[in-house]
Amino acid sequence: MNNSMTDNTDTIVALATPNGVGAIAVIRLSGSDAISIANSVFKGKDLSKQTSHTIHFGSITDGDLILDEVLVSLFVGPRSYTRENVVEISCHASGYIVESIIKLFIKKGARSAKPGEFTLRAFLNGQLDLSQAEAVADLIASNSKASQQVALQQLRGGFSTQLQALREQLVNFASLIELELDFAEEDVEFANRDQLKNLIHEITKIVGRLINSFELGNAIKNGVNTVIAGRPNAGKSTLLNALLNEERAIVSHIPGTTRDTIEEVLNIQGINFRLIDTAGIREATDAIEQIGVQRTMEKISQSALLIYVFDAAEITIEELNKDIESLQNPGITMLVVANKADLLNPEQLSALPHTDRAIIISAKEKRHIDELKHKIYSSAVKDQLSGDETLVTNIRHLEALQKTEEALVRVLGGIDGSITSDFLSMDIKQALHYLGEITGVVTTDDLLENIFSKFCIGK
Ligand SMILES: Nc1nc2c(ncn2[C@@H]2O[C@H](COP(=O)(O)OP(=O)(O)OP(=O)(O)O)[C@@H](O)[C@H]2O)c(=O)[nH]1
Ligand SMILES: [Mg+2]
Repeated sequence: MNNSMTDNTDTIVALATPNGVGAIAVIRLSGSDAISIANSVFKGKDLSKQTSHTIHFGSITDGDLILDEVLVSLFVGPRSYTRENVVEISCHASGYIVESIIKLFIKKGARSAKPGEFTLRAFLNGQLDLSQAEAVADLIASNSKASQQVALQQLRGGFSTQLQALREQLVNFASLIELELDFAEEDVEFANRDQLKNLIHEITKIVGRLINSFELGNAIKNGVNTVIAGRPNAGKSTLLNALLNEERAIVSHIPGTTRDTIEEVLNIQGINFRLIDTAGIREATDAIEQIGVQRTMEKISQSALLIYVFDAAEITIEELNKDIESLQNPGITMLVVANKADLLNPEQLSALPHTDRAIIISAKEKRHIDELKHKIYSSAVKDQLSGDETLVTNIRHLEALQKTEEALVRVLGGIDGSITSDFLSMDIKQALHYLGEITGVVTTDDLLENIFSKFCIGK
């Protein structure tokens, strides 16, 4: 089928660098004819006679017309990104030159690459597995040290190796159980049920850990929605400014100063926290303030982390408890922050309600802001970021892991309930199927289309 995602017999071409003016643009060709197509328009050495991993200076010509002076990099398959013949032309980055060269290659038999098609070919030719291919996209999109590290780890195959090993062990059991089916009359057990149970327990534990790592993986990749909320005048905007170390939000002694939400990104040790300063929560005195309070509640419900700020000099214990109780939400981590500590003496400070749980700061005088930052960071990271820990950052992987887990639970239930080998075999196959979906051992055209269409052209 000609337009199938997995049709990879022809030679494709695309600009691999961003569109627009720059010093250099790189045009990439991949496919069995890549070298001969490039050679047919190249004035310089005969490219078909050169060895792999060499660079050649010359010009690209369309008939008598010189389009540009270029450098040509040669990668002879399988020693290339796609494992096909790859030619990369470094030309001057003018839109006109790039377009003319690409048009010329198409005239000579190449076709425009679809989004992600180079990486798709790398996957289809066994250079990368699916989760590694997805890591390429994540790596390109990474905008912080932590997200780059996680994507790089996935690209290097940390995730895949772990899953692959588990999968192989399960495949062994599946085949032993299949064997039992062949000998159904004789009532034999080739697959030791206790060993199988141990293996399933072990896999479930690892799969469970990977599932749990998603919260952090997602935080690293996409940032953490962090809402600063509390009563009017508690010092929320002052705190936002102190955390950012700039005068971002308007601060005043008038309660109800902040009416709309203000968002700014704060990077703490490589993780982006999207800080959202909100309108103080109270019975609104006018319509605009009421909308502001509604928006605050909305933002809280969408957040992963809530920094609840109170004025330590003003609030009563009843008010404090009421606030904390009404803002508590099982899905949201809450940090309780006692502000305006500079207005209290040491006795008053130690008599503060919630002293054991609250972080005591002075936003105005920037006291204990670093301690708060540390708490913000560790509330997101918990104890998971230990270096080469594998983190799941991809929702597709998460879903496949969850389905794997469900199938594994069925397998365990099956062993305990002594169900017949054929049902056991079915559940194991399901688990294998979902594990395989992550690395791409199991794929469909739809799945590939879905993943690679999100890439840019030229990747
Ligand atoms: N002494 C002292 N005053 C503070 C501190 N933090 C904030 N303030 C003062 O408290 C008042 C209110 O501060 P804001 O930051 O505007 O408070 P807010 O919670 O954003 O208030 P709304 O936007 O009205 O809900 C201002 O006069 C600040 O200068 C602090 O740590 N110590
Ligand atoms: Mg404010």
